[in-house]
Amino acid sequence: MSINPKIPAIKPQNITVENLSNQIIEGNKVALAQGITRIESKAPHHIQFANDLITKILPYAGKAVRIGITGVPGVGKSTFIESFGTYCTDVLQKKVAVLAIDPSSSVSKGSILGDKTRMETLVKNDLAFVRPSPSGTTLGGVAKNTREAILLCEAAGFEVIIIETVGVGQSETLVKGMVDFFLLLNITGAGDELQGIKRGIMEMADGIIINKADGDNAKKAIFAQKELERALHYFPINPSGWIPKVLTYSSLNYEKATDVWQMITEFVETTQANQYFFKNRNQQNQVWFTETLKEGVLQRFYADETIQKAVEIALELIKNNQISPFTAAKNILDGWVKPT
Ligand SMILES: Nc1nc2c(ncn2[C@@H]2O[C@H](COP(=O)(O)OP(=O)(O)OP(=O)(O)O)[C@@H](O)[C@H]2O)c(=O)[nH]1
Ligand SMILES: [Mg+2]
Repeated sequence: MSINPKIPAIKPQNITVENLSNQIIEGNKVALAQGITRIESKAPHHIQFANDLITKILPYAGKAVRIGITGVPGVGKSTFIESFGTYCTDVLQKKVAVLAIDPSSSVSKGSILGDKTRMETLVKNDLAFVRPSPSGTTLGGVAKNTREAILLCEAAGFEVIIIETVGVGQSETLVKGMVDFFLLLNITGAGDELQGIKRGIMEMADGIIINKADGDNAKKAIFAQKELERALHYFPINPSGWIPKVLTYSSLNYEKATDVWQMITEFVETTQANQYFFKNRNQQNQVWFTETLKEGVLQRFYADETIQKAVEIALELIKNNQISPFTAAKNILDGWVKPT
């Protein structure tokens, strides 16, 4: 593991795929940020640049453990990342990159800037890299940016990649589809600990943390941990062959971070031994390809002016009950000449 060399940034006008990828591979954080900015850019010449950059760095990517963090707003995700991330850098001497995925940013251009203040230590840490959530025009676009950012971070030598889900919506499924280990943060409630956690999300989790296990909550957290462990017995066996673990945590210190790291290490060892780890990444790539293709087809289809005109006419005819919606759709599809 090497400390990032503090080489001055390449001036934007002098950036080439060659010099930027070289600096990223050397672990330069400024170059890494510049690379991520390029993949987030919608300028047509940047799209080609981004594709070439990814192709160039791909052989250097893939070596990190990718961890997704989810949980309701306010459960303590950012604070946990600050605490656990600092443990990884300070105690384990590992390079940690933090990315965020925010489905609402496709609409509101939101970011984790607020979260950045909760990661004050990590932001200043030489071994860490914190990147606010990208925005995009579509959810798929936001996800694409994050996936490519993961690859760039790995090429830059980051060994632990943490992705925080920000906001609510479909982010859990998206993040699950880009990580190795999916961690659900939860807090104790009064009584029924399963209340409020969507079963589907629990089924996706490889680990559950009962967070804010401090002060008055410490005892309740242990109770909740036992209850969740019991509940998990009734869940279907995970295809990874891994039985999800339940831990308690407090971000007031990183006392329990060792347990979290041990859980993740055990998961990686188990799933690499039974090949699930590699199969999962492979399957994620296949899904990713299919999704990208689907989105591309839609984009090209609707970008076609003839189609736009035909859709307009069809909508008008439907409004006046002059054609059935199904016939109208079929007519347009039948008349659609595939773009070359
Ligand atoms: N007592 C205690 N408070 C905590 C702990 N972790 C977080 N908090 C507090 O909980 C509040 C929310 O924490 P965040 O880390 O911002 O939660 P989040 O899940 O990232 O929230 P969103 O990003 O808005 O979804 C803050 O006021 C934290 O100080 C903890 O371990 N113990
Ligand atoms: Mg947060």
